[in-house]
Amino acid sequence: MKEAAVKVIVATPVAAETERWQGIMQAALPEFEVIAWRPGMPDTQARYAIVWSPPDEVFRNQPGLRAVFNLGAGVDGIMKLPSLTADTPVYRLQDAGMAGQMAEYVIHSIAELSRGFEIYRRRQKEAAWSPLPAVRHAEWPVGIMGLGKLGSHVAQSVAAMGYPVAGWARSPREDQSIETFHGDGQLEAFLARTRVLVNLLPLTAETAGIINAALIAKLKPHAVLINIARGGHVVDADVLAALDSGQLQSAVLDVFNDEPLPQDHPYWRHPRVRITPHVAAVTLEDQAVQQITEGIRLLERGQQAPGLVARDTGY
Ligand code: NDP
Ligand code: OXD
Repeated sequence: MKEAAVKVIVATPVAAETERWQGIMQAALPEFEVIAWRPGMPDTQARYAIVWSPPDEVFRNQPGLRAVFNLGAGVDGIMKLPSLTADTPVYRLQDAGMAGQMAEYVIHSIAELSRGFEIYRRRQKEAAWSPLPAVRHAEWPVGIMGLGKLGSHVAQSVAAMGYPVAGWARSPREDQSIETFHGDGQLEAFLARTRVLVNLLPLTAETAGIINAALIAKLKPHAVLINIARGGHVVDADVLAALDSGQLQSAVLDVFNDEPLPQDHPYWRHPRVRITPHVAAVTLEDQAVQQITEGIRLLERGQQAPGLVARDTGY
């Protein structure tokens, strides 16, 4: 008798997205049975789940899962779910085309603010030929919080443009090309040399709310915040107060505590806040499919898959 195909369940908060990913994954995993999850679905006996921000119910009703694959880099939307058992391995995307997009976003933001490109756009409307003084990279030291798959690539790319770059991570590292700091003990020194603060930390119990009044006060004056990790890293009231006091010159924000950002949120209308709708780096479908299908096939062969999330640190 022919063995039944191993089942894989796909779950996202949006039914149409779930259906779309089910089709993509079924085409890429023809030897498996790929199921689109829907609310109220009983146990499907799925061995693997492929998810993005799934409801807790997925894990509550699918007790036989041997591994969970995340359709993104950040796993905060999964790790917080009470029904995810402690022994279920979670795998995340690593880079998957996102590191290059992040570097582009950060370099664009720094150049726009430091070179005054917005001012030139305003002056164009008045047909005003009016050059600004030359900009020295040394006046714009960049500090990157998080030196993982994304942060380390951003650090190298910004350093290649000639900006002084430092990075801050949890553990020490040998990196000759940028200055590095680690742990709580070196955070203050990292902040004191930083004018452009780029956040690329994972959202964990340790990093939630890290960008607050006390942290912002330790940055160089007229600092710029570029938050491209998670809204939960930021205390919004503190960022708004720092913008109003001038401690922060500008904030470039891609991620928010509430997404979509509510229409009446003060960020929308603040003259020194630049907003993008969680698009600093978008998962590239082909690379996501390749990483996840390879991971599932490795596990099926009894091998290790890359991108395993450490349960003790949550990233
Ligand atoms: P990684 O897990 O590869 O890297 C995380 C980095 O953060 C590591 O360098 C780690 O230190 C450091 N870190 C973690 N906790 C702490 C801490 N408590 N103190 C100091 N440093 C810490 O993550 P990625 O680079 O792949 O992704 C980073 C985040 O980017 C994701 O978690 C996600 O939230 C966000 N993201 C946002 C997107 C967007 O479009 N806006 C798209 C994709 C991701 P160490 O190296 O010592 O372990
Ligand atoms: C991710 C994201 O974590 O898109 O991949 O935010």
